[in-house]
Amino acid sequence: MSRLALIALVAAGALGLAACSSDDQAAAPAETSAEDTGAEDGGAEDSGDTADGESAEAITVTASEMAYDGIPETLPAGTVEITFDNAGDAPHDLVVEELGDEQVIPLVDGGESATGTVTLEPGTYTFYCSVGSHRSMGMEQTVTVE
Ligand SMILES: [Cu+2]
Repeated sequence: MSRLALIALVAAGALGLAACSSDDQAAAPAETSAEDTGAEDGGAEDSGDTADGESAEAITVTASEMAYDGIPETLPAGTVEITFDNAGDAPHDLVVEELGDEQVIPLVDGGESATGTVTLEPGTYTFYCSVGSHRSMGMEQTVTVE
């Protein structure tokens, strides 16, 4: 929407320079929409909000003994908001090996929940639980970020 408005604004400017008063019918509607955009003065802000909204991905991960549920095999590049529910009895966490073993979700006791965010560039990542030997017991998943 705002990109369209920006194009209209540029087009109106070009028409104004090129055609001046000779093309009133074409210029009039373009000027109207350009003025509307200018009055709000929020074209750039709208673009920013839209970009943030599109890049934010939200997932809910459920942990139990000894598995994760809800970690997608593929994720879009960008920031991922993670809601982590520990449905098990033991404490679990969520660590991303390729980010220097970053603990995206800190230790969460059984029955508790936590939230965290992680920003991922395209690549292949291993999500795992760093508690005891949980990883080798099944709390590990490969995620492809595109
Ligand atoms: Cu665990």
